[in-house]
Amino acid sequence: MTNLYSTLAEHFHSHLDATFLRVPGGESLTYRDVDQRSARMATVLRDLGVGVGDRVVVQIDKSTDNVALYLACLRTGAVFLPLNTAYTPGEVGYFVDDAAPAVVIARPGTLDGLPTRVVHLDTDGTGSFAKDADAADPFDQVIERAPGDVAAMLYTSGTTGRSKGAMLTHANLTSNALALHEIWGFGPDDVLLHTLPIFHVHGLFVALHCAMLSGNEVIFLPKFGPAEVVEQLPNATVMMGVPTQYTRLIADDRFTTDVCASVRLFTSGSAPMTEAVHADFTARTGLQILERYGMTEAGMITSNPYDGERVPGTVGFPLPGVELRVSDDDGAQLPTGQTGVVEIRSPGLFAGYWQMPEKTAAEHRDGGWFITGDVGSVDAAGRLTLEGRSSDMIISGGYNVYPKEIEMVLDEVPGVLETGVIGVPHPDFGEAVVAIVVRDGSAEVTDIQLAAALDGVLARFKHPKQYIDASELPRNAMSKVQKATLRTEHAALFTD
Ligand code: MCA
Repeated sequence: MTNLYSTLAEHFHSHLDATFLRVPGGESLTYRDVDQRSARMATVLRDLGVGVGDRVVVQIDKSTDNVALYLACLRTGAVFLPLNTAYTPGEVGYFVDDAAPAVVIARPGTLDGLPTRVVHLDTDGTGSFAKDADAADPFDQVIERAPGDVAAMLYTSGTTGRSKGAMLTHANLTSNALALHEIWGFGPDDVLLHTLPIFHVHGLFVALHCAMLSGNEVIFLPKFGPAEVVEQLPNATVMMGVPTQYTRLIADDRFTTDVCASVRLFTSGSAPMTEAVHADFTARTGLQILERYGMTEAGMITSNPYDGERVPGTVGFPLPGVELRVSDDDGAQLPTGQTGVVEIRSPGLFAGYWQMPEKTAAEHRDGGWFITGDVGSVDAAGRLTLEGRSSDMIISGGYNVYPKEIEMVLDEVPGVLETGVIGVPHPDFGEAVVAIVVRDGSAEVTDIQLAAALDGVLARFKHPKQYIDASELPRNAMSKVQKATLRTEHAALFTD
């Protein structure tokens, strides 16, 4: 039973008539409904020629069909490759070129210019893929997969700005799902309030797998909004979110202790939560958020305890099966309490970057240790505290943003000599993208023109929230731009 679908189905099959996905004010589907929809979609995928191991690129809005499509890919042994709906056609073009998918499934009218086969699926059940699924016979098998076979591929970027496809296997996803389900105490009576996008690890794997493993109802919000969350929380027992969502909830007067009365667990991840937000949340609700830590390449890595002390500012203990150490830049393990790079070995650790063996090797040390790029320390009890990142990556509202990608576009604007893109503290997004711009005087260039250069090229969440003029960028003796200096200089931009 190594296909992840089989593990999920083994658990939810005793709840087939229970509600699975309930969209407030919209459809309500049982596990049987979604399972059957996925079986019909599996037939359509096979009719389209999608074979075992083929990539299926998916850029569609959050919907019940999106979940069914994910399960359909698992059933057929295809590799599910979801993309952020904010990505521009140009960004999607890169992924399609790199991943060479058998098919791209997109919202009608969005990606038709791509030089590949694009079929349509919309949230309201329209589009050729949806129609074909309506008419298809169910595919009644589950393709056997080996533990190391790839189930999903998720792109992450890096310092060079070139995105890499992280290959996640059936065993990776299964082990992570079972571990989280266990340590967070999921049971048959749980109801999950689902507020996250489902093109990333957090909303797709962490949230949905936990719920599916005990046949739970999922209140499936198409989009996060404080009003919708406040309205639905009294029906929920668990909510998973990113810090920005909790900050926005705290800012809403309707978010009270009473609203949270039925909730046994709030988790937070994808970005660090400040101790101030932890404290504000507790002051408002009397409850404590459980903060955990993960990354695309490894799924969840550590978690504060469900039972036991949750310490704000720390991300807790390694998950069952995860080994974690802190090393210096050469990979030598550091003593307890010292700060260094976090390295892990884990059953959740990916099978490598798609067609990039040298990049995969560069991020591992002997013995299979993966270099996370996060900097932190472990205390005597084994708790991990994260203190930063060894790369200049920005985490804005739970989305990773890579400065290089933005700099490459801005540097091409006539009148720009060079730019340095950094993340600075932001009360809503945790970190906000800011561009420091050095002009060369050859042409007049306004902030509006800079923003226009990014329009339609990069997803809007990557666009700088502010442009700042500078006469030069600080450099070290090796001529490398000192991003840390820029971050310090502009640290109070949004928080003063
Ligand atoms: C939206 N905008 C943003 C962001 N999100 N700007 C910066 N950072 C963001 N994260 C901008 C849009 O471009 C738009 O700008 C404006 O805000 C409104 O867009 P809208 O879609 O309405 O945004 P929103 O609903 O306010 O979204 C905020 C959000 C969202 C709910 C916090 O960003 C979100 O869902 N974040 C969660 C991401 C997530 O699930 N990450 C998990 C990664 P304009 O008006 O200029 O067009 S998985 C992971 O990290 C690991 C493995 C882990 O451990 O979980």
